[in-house]
Amino acid sequence: STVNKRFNKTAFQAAVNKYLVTKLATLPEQADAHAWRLAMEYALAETTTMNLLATEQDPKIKNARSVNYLSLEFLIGRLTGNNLISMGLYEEVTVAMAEFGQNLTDLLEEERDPALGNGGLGRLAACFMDSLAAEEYPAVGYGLHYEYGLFKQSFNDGRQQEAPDVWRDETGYPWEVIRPELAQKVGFYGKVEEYTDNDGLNQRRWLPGLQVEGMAWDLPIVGYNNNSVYPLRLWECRALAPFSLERFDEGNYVAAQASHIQAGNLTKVLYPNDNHDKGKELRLMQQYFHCACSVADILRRHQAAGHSILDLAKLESIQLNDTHPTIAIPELLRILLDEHHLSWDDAWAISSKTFAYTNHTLLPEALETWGEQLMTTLLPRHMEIIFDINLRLMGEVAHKWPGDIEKLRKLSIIQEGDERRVRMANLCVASTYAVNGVAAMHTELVKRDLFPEFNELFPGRLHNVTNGVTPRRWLKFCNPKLSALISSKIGTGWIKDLGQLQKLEKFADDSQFQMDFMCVKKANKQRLTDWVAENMGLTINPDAIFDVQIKRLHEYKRQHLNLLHILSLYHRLINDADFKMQPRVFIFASKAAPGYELAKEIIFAINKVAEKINNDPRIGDTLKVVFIPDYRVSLAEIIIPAADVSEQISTAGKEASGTGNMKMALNGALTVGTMDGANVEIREEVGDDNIFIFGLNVDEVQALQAKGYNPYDYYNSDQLLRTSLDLLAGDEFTPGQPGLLNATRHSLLAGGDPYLVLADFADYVQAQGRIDKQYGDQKSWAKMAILNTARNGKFSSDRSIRDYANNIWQLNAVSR
Ligand code: 26W
Repeated sequence: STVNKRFNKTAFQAAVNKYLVTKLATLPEQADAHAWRLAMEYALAETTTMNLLATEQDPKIKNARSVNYLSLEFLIGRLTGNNLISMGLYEEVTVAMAEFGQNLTDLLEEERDPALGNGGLGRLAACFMDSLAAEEYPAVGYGLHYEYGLFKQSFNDGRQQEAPDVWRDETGYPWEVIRPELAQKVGFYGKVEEYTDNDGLNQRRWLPGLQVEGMAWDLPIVGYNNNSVYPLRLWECRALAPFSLERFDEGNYVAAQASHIQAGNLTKVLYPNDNHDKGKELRLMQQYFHCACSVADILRRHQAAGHSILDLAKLESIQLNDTHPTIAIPELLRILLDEHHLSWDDAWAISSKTFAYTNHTLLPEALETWGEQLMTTLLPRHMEIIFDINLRLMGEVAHKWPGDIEKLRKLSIIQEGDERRVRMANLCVASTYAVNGVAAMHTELVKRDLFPEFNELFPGRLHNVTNGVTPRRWLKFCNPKLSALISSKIGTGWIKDLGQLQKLEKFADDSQFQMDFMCVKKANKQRLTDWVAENMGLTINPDAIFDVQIKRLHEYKRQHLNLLHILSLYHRLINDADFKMQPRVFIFASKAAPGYELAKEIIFAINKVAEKINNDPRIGDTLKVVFIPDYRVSLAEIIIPAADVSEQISTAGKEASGTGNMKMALNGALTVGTMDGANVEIREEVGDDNIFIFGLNVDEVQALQAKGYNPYDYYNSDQLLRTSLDLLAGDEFTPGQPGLLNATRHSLLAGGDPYLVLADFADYVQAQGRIDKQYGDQKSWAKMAILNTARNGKFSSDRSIRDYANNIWQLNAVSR
């Protein structure tokens, strides 16, 4: 079918005018940029909402197999610019708004990011929705409608401050549409009752003690250059009004109101933890609320389309984005068993062929477990079902390894101990038809280190699907100059088929193309330079190397290794008259989980070091350190196109994949990185000559830790390391207040340096030296940068989604 791209400018302008008046109560003569932007978005949303409904109603979609992507996080970023690109209306709307005297670029800058996610996992979910719609695989994304997204970050004397993130305007968010007819009820607490049904069979049912309402909000996910618009359905928790008292013991009115208030708060705020499980009751309530609403909605759609419940696994796949939505499994089983009265075997046959699970981390502290007590109190029937699943699992294990208690202990969903706990990852592996890691090396480690026994018990269940990023947002939209240059050489096919970028390879040695490519990079660096000047009052030199580390703050990501290298440069610039280096600007942007003390200390240390270096007259332009506050998608869109060097320096074996590494390489940055996550595959694609690999590999890391790692061995024998680290001990960066930066230093010495920063320091400094030298040869740098853009086509999320569709979901595209 053809795409209806006919754009009626007059009608569009009339709609904008209408919304200015009817929705924003203002007039064209009085409206500010904010009002113009909202009116424009409401006008555009007329089309996306219509197409959302048309897609939903299309019998081809209703009868097609589809995927349901369940995630507690969707870090979608600003929608307007991206939607304009997908709708093919960017130029047209630029003109239409210009005739109102409004500059589209400025209007787009007005939009706040919906930050409904923490980092990699949430952003991946957003890229996947974009690719599902672009590839037209029938899909629904299910998430939560948090009132506050990830906190807003600012610095006070270098220390992170958190403030609530209000992403919705008082007048509403133009792109979303409320769907009251899809509202669901969700229970909590209460008890399980046994009863005899009309056929004389024993049945069980859950009588919740508290009920809340799940209200559905749909955001349109607009397919690039096609007619498909899929919903990202976000559930908002509301207290049921009038709240029913019958379920409360003694009908305690005040207690009922307390619950009423609590219930209203369920989706108030996104938990800001990344890779750390805190096991809070409210978080489990959010997870169950999300799962109950989503599973009920999937069943509603399935049945409304006239399909039998017995055919659920034939038509629906449910992908669990990490273990956060695991409770959807016992929820579906509960409905099949207690409401549809299927036998266990029939219910299990459906549920175990419907769910698939993606693992995003090997870090033990990130693997979720929930105490039996809490589970039993909050979700008594689900806890029973989990025990039933485990009983059968233990039977299978005992059958496979007779008499092997150790295997039972390791594979059990229930972790024994002072308090029994439910291991959500074990529950997932035992109850899904496919489990996948997110990069080749990560998947190998899942098989080898995390689930070796499960891999034996369920051969073929473990898959790899290497992550990817959407080329629409992360190249076409964020880097218009590079996009235009690429398209001038190879046409526009790359936007939907990123592998076509390899056609650029033949221009890698072309002097003119090298100059054009570097010219674009320079312009992007100038754009970031201007942004930094305007927003931070800092002057940086766009001719310097822009060296970028942007990601959540975590010890395993080793921002402090980067800091140590900066300290070593500072030391040498001041103390070694012979030391010369290319001017470099080190750019950080990163949020620390509010409860992660050391991460916040590392931010403080970087900020304090930056303050001193940036104002040291001996250093001048040669070395600058910029920590940009409030890292978010819209900031990444400015930083990534400006990066020369991409810092991907995690301890080998700790970063499951990384996706920022892909975004920066795609935009022509050279990676300095360890053999970790998707860095391994980026190296495979670009070739060893076009990437700077350093440090211990995963086997060396494990061997060193097995033999007993002692950071002092490195501290005592490497003078540059010792000098650099000791700079943090005095008051060099905190005049008059010695020791203020000790926490970071301490963690690397007496603290045992759990992520082997000191072990990798020397090799890292060497790799950085090679970068410095290489940048001196601009022609060969240009060639390397071009080859990075040309050879990163594999890392399109379109390819990831096709891998899921072909190898896990068994989905066919449906074009409309
Ligand atoms: C329960 C607390 C919690 C919260 C978030 C635990 C774990 C998480 C996420 C799984 C953390 C995360 O975002 N992981 C990242 O996922 C990306 C997408 O697959 C990968 O590229 C990153 O390497 C991985 O760290």
